[in-house]
Amino acid sequence: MKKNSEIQQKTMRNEGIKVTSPLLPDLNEFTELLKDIWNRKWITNNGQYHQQLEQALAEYLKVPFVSLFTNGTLPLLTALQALNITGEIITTPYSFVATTHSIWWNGCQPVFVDVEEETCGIDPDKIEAAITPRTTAIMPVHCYGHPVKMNRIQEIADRHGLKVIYDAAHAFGVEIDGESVLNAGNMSTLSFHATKVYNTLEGGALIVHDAETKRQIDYLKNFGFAGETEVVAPGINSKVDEVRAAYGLLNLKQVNTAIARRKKVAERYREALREVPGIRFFDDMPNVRHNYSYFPIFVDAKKYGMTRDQLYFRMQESGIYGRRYFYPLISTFSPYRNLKSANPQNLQVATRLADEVICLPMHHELSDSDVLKVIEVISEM
Ligand code: T4K
Repeated sequence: MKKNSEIQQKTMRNEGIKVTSPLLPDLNEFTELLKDIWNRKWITNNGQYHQQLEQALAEYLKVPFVSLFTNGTLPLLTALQALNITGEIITTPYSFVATTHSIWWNGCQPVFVDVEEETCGIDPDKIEAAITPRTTAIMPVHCYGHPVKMNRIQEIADRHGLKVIYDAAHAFGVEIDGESVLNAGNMSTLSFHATKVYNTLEGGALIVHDAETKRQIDYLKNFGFAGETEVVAPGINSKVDEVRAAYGLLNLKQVNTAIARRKKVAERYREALREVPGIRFFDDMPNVRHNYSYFPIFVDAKKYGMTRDQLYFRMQESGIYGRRYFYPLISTFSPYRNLKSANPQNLQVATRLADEVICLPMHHELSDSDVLKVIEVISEM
């Protein structure tokens, strides 16, 4: 087994086949925008490019209002603040740690509910059993960009008077029947990290449904300032600068081409891996516009003849650096493992998925020969 640091060094040198690679704007075009920023000397605090990007993203994503953030974690924290969430929040452990951390940082208690195999998202059938008089909200995750069962979740939330905040970090541009999944619930968050389908270097956004909420959110991400001398809430600093906003505007022009290439990679993987015993993966869901942000496979060791980890490290030996997103489960980490809901008996599907998953390389720069190499290593048993 190679040490993690060795692999990080290799991927930083662009050696081997990486799990992902950032979408980068054309450097000449970016330089022109940088010159403009240098000339105008307005570099942050709701600048011109910042305003343009919020508008352009709202149009692209088909949502009413976008508030830009400096990463995908702070919009989660801010959404909970804006909605005055207290007490217990129902979520899943099959996600990146930021989901649960945002609950903890707001002084709330995460309550883990199992996921369903079909989407890797929260299992609506198991939510009600986890609701107590202290429950105030549900935080589902559209894991890998697969939409969770939003109608079922909303019915439960309405019945119990709960807010719903979607961690939609992976769901950039995902639509069902032409409607953005980001319009569901009270708010949704996005991550524009380098490893995502669409990036602004670091970055993120909060999607809200009305102008008044957008105004409140914009105060909160600017220390709570509602004018030169008035502070209306204990806000935070999550303002996006002009350099990242300009970069984001350029990346938006090419994101559809990147998604189209990802789709081709997904189709090639599916075609080749469908016949490999013990390897499962997701097909496209009916009426969904996917973004192909990740390509998880799940290894059934008995049928495949090798454990997930054996395959994972064999891939590394061949220079293929997939990732085990999301292993280990968040509920196994020390800050959370003593919670009652963290008991693995309560999280049987999530535990199995975390033990079986490998996210294969998936990005716009993968060549046909890269994809073939990945397929060959998984297929040669
Ligand atoms: N909610 C969910 C569901 C999330 O998945 C995330 C983040 C968040 C919330 C929070 O959003 P942010 O606050 O992060 O915006 C990565 C990302 O750091 C993280 O954003 C992401 N989820 C998580 C799933 O994955 P690592 O630790 O796996 O990243 P790293 O540095 O190992 O990079 C993975 C691979 O990507 C590298 O092996 C090669 C490639 N890469 C990476 C970087 C940073 C590049 O080619 N270039 C780069 O600049 O966490």
